[in-house]
Parts: sequence; structure tokens; C-alpha cells
Amino acid sequence: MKGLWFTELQTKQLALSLKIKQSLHHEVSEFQEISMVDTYDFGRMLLLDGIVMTTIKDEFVYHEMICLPALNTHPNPVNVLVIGGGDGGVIREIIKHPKVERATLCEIDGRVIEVSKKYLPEISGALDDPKVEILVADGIKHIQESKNRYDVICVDSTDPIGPAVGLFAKDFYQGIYEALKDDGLFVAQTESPWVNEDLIKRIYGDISDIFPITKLYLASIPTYPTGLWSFTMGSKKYDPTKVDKASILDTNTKYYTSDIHFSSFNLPAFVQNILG
Ligand code: SPD
Repeated sequence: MKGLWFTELQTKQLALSLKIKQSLHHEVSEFQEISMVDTYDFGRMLLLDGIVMTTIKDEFVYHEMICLPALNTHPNPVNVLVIGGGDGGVIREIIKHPKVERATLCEIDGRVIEVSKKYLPEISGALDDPKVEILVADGIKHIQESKNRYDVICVDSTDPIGPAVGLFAKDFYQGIYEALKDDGLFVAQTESPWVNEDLIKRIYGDISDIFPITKLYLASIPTYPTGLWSFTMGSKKYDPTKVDKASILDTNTKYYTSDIHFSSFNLPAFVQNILG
């Protein structure tokens, strides 16, 4: 293959490659390697430790789907927290929701925020909105220190390696339960059902042990391993599959719709089998 290519090894035997137009930025922060490249097919792409975090072309799927099913399940999502998500994409979708009064971003690596502001203004632009509070801090610690505080929490983590391992732990989900108000709910990105079956099963079990309502849903994200991505929601009171369809707000989305809200929870049999 001629030219410059980026390859992410998604498993030891499976890879995604994109041809690179230009490398725009590279640094090693206190926490990780941060790179920004421009690709031919997916535009600018943010990489952390060599793993695709987001691209201009398909970012909307992930950023809408990690928060809008939750925001449209909670009848009054006034105070919302994002753990991770320093590129600002989830925050952008959250503040479009008219009931949200405060969106807090808790990102451990301030350099991810700065690099995203410089190279991904389409994604990070909402970080300067007055409704947004930015904490450059450890999400695990912030959750431990927060009690009965948030209506909705979104865990926009990297993969469960390195600094993100603790964001996939049962203790962390218990902390989230306590950080939520009595009728709160949360969502975490939970990887691909094609290559992360054991992880998904374990997380689903852990969340079900803590939250009365646990639901997994799917979305199609071409630049994440296998292209099929899962999210897991834990809820104290509201069931996302029993929402009144008419109450789902149109926030000018490109993937999420009121039909997608319900269909994304309809799982293929092989995914249902993973959950047991
Ligand atoms: N395999 C990559 C999963 C990354 C999920 N988080 C991405 C951050 C985008 N805001």
C-alpha cells in the first residue's frame, strides 16, 4: 500500500487501517500519547495511545448515542456529568437538550481538551458554553466525592486499558449509583459485542447487581473495532424502553431519532446470548 497509513490493532489479530493525508499533532502528556491526524476518508482523527477516539466523519453516532437515549429517558435531566470525553462531543449533544441547565465535564487529561479545541472545533466548540463546567480531574475521585448530585452521568472512557481500567470496575459503578439522585441513570460505552464478549457480560452483570434497570443498546460506528458498538445503561427508576415516544425531543441529530431510541435496544440474538 503506497503512502502513509495508520493502523489500529483492535485485537492481536484484527486491525483497522486508514490512509493518512497529514500528521497534525503528536505529544506525550502526563497520561498518554495524544495524536491528531488528517485521514482521507474520515477527516481529522484523534488518537489516544494509538487508539481511535473520534473522527470528523462518524463522531456524531457515538456522541449522540452515548447521551441522548439517557437524556430522553430521564424526564428532567437538569444536572449532567460526563466522565472522560475531553474532545467535547458528548457535551455538545448534552447542552442541546433544553432541560439541561448544567453539564460538567470531568476529564483527567487537560491536554486532550486543548488539542481538541485546536484541531476539532466542530466537536469541541460547546466546551466554552456558559452551561459547561470543566474539571480537569480524576473521574474516579470525582465520583467518590459526589453524592446524590447528578440526574444523568455519561462515562465516555477510552478502552479498558491503562488509565481507563478503573472506569470499568464494579466499585466505580457503585460510586456512580451514589453520585446519582434517587431517580438518576447512567450510561457507559461498553465496547464491541464481536470482540469484547467477556467484558460486556461482566459489566452487564455488575451493573445489574447495582441498578434495578440495566439495558444494553447498540450503534454502528465504523472506526471502532468491528463497527458495532455497545452502550450499557443503569437506571434507578426510568426504563428507556418504556419512554413515551412523543416525549423524545428533536435536537437536530444525524443518527439518533425517536425510532432509533427504541430499535437500538432490540438486540440481535448473539448479543442477547452474551448477556445471558
Ligand atoms: N475503541 C475506542 C473507544 C473510545 C470511546 N471513547 C471515545 C471518546 C470520544 N468522545
